[in-house]
Amino acid sequence: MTPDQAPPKPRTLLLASPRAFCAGVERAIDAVERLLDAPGRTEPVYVRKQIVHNTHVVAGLARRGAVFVEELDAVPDGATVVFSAHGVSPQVRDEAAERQLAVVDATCPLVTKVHSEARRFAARGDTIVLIGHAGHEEVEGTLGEAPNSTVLIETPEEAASLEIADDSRVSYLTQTTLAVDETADVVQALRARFPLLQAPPGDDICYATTNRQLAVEAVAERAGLVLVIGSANSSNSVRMVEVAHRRGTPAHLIDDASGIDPAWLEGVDVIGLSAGASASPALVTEVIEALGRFGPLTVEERITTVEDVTFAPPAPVRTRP
Ligand code: 10D
Ligand code: SF4
Repeated sequence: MTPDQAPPKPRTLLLASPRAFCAGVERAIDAVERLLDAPGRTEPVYVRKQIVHNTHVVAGLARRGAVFVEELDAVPDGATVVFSAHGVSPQVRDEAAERQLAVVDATCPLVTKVHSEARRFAARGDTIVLIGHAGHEEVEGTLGEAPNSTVLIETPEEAASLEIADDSRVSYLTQTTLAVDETADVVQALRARFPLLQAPPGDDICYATTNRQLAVEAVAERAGLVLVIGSANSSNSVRMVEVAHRRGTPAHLIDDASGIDPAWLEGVDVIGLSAGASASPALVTEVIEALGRFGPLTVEERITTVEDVTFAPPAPVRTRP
């Protein structure tokens, strides 16, 4: 700074809480770590798909020896394979069993719950309308539970034009990481089309998704810019950016501190910061430090709820260190 330059303007950083890792993500990462750290391990630990949708998590585990594969055909017969937190279809489970793979299933229990609902609804003769994003791994897994009884939709328009032969037996399920407000609109449109529509017993959108959206909304109300840490393929993280946008606040998804564009900060007094369910708290610390290098920063936490959810490790790794 030269003597005639104005000192950098002090800024407030509003830290959304809850943010970053959810219980399902912690459980999935921990499962891979337990396998990697198993005493006397000589064989590789394979992971089908990204264990969670975060480039840093995947790169970190790969550095420690995890081998990420797209499909089971890349896993040698008899080897150990971890199923990602997003879940798998029964077809993938069957293939693993046929190949005698040692499976460690890191599917989040809250995704497993949606799979059970799909089986139950299909068994009672319903057509299931699954609300979710085509091609997402979680959706692929849930669809696989009852492929002949399930239709996938994403928007209220698709709901309004849906044709189902027996409209007295229709139920719906959702992906766990959708936007709460948008999903309510889709359900409303479905209910208008199918008045006898049956809902799942509880919300399929999980506690972590809901809490992170409410928290980011609260900081977006006061901020001139919102940053969400997460990877581009992370559904819940992308939804958080959209929630901030819908509040009228410019918002960006960044993988880490290197993604910050200094131009975004110009004229901004209050920055909102959060992280998706698959982004680590360590990345949040790094981003706060990086933002501090642009000028004085006062950090305030805005807590909208306190989470205390934890899940036991998958059975095969429960007793390991
Ligand atoms: O894309 P996404 O939000 O479903 O997954 P991500 O791995 O980013 O976050 C954890 C959420 C899971 C595993 C779905 F339940
Ligand atoms: Fe489980 Fe929700 Fe986390 Fe997905 S976002 S892993 S459903 S807790």
